[in-house]
This record gives sequence, structure tokens and C-alpha cells, in this order.
Amino acid sequence: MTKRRLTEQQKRRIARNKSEQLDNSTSIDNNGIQLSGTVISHYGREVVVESSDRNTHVCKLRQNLGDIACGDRVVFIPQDTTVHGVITAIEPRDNLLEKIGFGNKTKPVAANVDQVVIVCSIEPAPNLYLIDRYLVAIENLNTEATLVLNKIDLSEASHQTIIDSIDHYRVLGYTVIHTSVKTDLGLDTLKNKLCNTTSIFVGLSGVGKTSLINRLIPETNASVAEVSETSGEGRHTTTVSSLYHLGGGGCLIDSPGVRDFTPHICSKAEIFHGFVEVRNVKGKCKFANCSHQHEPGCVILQAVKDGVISDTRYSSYQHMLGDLKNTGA
Ligand SMILES: Nc1nc2c(ncn2[C@@H]2O[C@H](COP(=O)(O)OP(=O)(O)OP(=O)(O)O)[C@@H](O)[C@H]2O)c(=O)[nH]1
Ligand SMILES: [Mg+2]
Ligand SMILES: [Zn+2]
Repeated sequence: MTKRRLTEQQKRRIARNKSEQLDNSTSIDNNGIQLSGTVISHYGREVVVESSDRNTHVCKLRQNLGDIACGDRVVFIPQDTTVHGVITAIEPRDNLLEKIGFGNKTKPVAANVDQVVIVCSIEPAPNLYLIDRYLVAIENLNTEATLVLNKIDLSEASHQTIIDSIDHYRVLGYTVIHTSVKTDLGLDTLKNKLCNTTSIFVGLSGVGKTSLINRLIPETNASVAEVSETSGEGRHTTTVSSLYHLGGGGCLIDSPGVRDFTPHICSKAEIFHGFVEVRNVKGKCKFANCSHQHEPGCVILQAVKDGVISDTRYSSYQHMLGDLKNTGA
């Protein structure tokens, strides 16, 4: 989109609107009503906040508060009949899941999550490098990662490689759940895994994140799309992250599908930490500063040779280090 130059008249109108907004927020401020709540979705600067009594309030974000994310705990002045509510503070976060969007700008995806559920499917087929990038990001957030392989009802003999490649993550200690929204397979297991936690569903567009959420929380009824016939990929039906409550306790955040989720990885240390199999042998290589790529006496290279670490995981590791170099980090 091209930037338009504002006319003097437009500038004056914007300044007038801003000062009116400030006046409005100050006048409610003086009423002294401040509530705590959780951000359940937001559209630009318009944020939907849920208070503890489960009422929703449409709020604006007070200037200088920075980016806000679904799952953020906030303090806000509730709306009255004439004006929007105003978010006055964002509580300190336990964690923040971010992605790198256009122009290398970080964009918050969700805050305060206990568990990130990476949803993949038989069709569209999983991208293992994308899964590994998610896992590195999640490991560095100190949250739990769970993998879901959805649309199992579509699997045929030719899909066995896909199933094996996802099941392989069990060897690394991750929970892998097979599901089908069509046959209900695995939905009880998934529900138990989500119980009493705040979880976010992430993954490619069209894998069935929203369909799973609609099935787990029937009253949600969020829109899902048909997978496009030609590409087999979804068309980004969900456009903003939204938080829903699970019947048995716990929250679920649906997120828009991503084709190219680049987690915010700043250093080699984050990559070393993010690959559990690399982290587990920390300090065991011959050289203390071993990059596990070419050095003699490297236990990781030996493990790859012995088949203990899979070739795909190791190539993701190399790929990620390469990406880091390309961004100049
Ligand atoms: N056969 C089959 N189809 C499924 C299953 N789960 C979802 N689908 C279909 O997959 C398509 C995409 O589902 P969505 O739930 O919109 O996918 P999404 O991951 O939310 O996609 P975005 O919102 O674009 O990120 C829909 O046509 C669903 O009916 C499943 O278990 N089996
Ligand atoms: Mg969706
Ligand atoms: Zn090494």
C-alpha cells in the first residue's frame, strides 16, 4: 500500500480527534473505574477485552503502550454508552510468542501461553523445517510444545512417511496426537491435554486449527474454509488470533495460519537450546565452543552418523544456523 501525504486539513482533523479522545479517556479516568481483564482478540488498535465476569468490552489502546497480543492481561477503563473502553496498562507477561512479519518486523502472536500446539495435517502435508522452527521458538519460551497430526481420516498407505516423520517427535519427548475432525479420532486425548492450560493452536493455513476448536468448543462456531482444490493449501480463513474457553477449564487461542512463520531467533545460543537433542549433550564435545558442524570429537555429528539424530532434524539445525548468518545476527 502506498503512503498518502496528509493535507493540512486532514492533519488538523486528526489532531482534534486525538485531543477529543484524550479528553474522553481522562473524564472516565476521573470516575476511577478500572477493571482487570484478558485480551481475547484485537483488530489493529481496537481490542476486545474480557473481564473476570466474562463480559466483553471493546477498548482502544492508550498511546505508548506498545504492541498488544491475544492473551495479554490488562487493566482497562470500561466503555460507557458513548465511548470505547481504554486499556491503560499491560500486566507483565509470562511469555510472548512472536513472529517476524513483512519488513523483518516482529509481530506478537499471543501472550501468557502454557502450551503451543503445532497443528499439522495429512493434506496440506507438513513442512518439517517449519515445525522445527516452531519448536526452537517454543523451547526458548519455556512453554510446552505438543504436536497434532490432523485429518488422519485422509491417510492412505502413501502417507505413511508423513505419519512416521511426525511420530518421530515422540522420540524427542514431545507428545504427538493423531486427530480427525471427521471421525472424532483423538479428540478426547487432545481435550485432556488442553485441560486447565492456556494453549495456542499454530500451523499452516488449512490444517484444521479452527475446525478442531469448533469441535472441542461447539459454541465457538468460528469460520472455516474449504481447502483450495488447486494448491491443497488453505486460504487463511482465520485472520486474527482469538481466545476461547474450554468447557472443562482452560483456554484455547486460535491463530491465523502461517506459510512462513519465522520465530524471533536472535542467537546461536537460542538454536542450541531449542534443539533438545543438542541441548542434552551440552559440554560433551571435544571443543567447548563446538558448533556441531565440522569439528572433530563432536558428539552431535557422531549421533547423526549413528542415526540417533535424524537427518531431517540435523538439516533443520544447519538450515537455521544458515538463516541466522544471512540475517547478520
Ligand atoms: N478430511 C478432513 N478435513 C478436515 C479436518 N479438519 C479440518 N478439515 C477441513 O480442512 C479445511 C480447513 O480447515 P480450517 O479449520 O479452516 O483450517 P485452519 O487451520 O483454521 O486454517 P486458517 O484459518 O487459514 O489458518 C476445512 O475445509 C475443514 O473442513 C479433518 O480432520 N479431516
Ligand atoms: Mg482458522
Ligand atoms: Zn559438537
